[in-house]
Amino acid sequence: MADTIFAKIIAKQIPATIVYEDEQALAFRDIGPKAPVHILVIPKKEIARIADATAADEALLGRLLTVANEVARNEGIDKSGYRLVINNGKDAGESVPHLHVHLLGGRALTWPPG
Ligand code: DGP
Repeated sequence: MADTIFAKIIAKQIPATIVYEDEQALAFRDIGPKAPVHILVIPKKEIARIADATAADEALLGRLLTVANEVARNEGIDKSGYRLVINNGKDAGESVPHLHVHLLGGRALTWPPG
């Protein structure tokens, strides 16, 4: 079992503000929010980053996106708009080696990101 902070959140060994959970996915509030709504949607399966996903993960990857949509609706930002981001590797600023989709919204977001 990988020893990431997100594996510990999945195992409920450390606390997080969980907003969605099913057999495959978990969504919880980011500890350092960059927008009024900043939630991380993660697979329970240990995939370090999107580059490590395989064809066998395609359904799971799709599930993460539909979970993100559902959470966005629950957060009331589906009409105002939101952004989904996956940081892969050093240059993208990936800091936790467990795949996570950032859901950001609740304010106008600038583009492109820095
Ligand atoms: P990234 O830079 O894409 O790897 O994003 C990792 C995010 O994880 C970052 O926005 C902060 C968040 N994060 C790191 N540690 C914790 C934690 O212990 N709890 C929660 N809720 N979020 C965390």
